[in-house]
Amino acid sequence: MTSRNIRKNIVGTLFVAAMAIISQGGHASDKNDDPNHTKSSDKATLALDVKLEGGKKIWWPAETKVEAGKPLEITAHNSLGEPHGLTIPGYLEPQTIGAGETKKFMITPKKSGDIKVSCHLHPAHVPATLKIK
Ligand SMILES: [Cu+2]
Repeated sequence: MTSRNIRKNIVGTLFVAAMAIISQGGHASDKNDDPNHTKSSDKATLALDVKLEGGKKIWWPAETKVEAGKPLEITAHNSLGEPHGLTIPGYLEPQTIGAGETKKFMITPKKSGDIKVSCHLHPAHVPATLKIK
């Protein structure tokens, strides 16, 4: 191999390495632009489900601490075999969640205090509590 050929090989190798670095850099900036990444800290989330506890239907979890002024995304799932209601006075009009159905709602708790998350379809259905701080 002549010295000219060796130099060509080195230049070719450097070119490939440079292209690899550029393409990786492009990939990294795509990640930074991911809207889900930046939004995650702007809202709180709550996963609600209907459960049977001691023969009673309850919205679960029974108590959740939430922050006033911070949007709260509620994912309400009904894992039981009949429709259940979801009402949050002052925040959410009565909604019906069918058997096995999942619905998402956004609310923004305003002032501190306790609010009930209840089922308007069954008076005996035990509500959950949002404790706003
Ligand atoms: Cu119910």
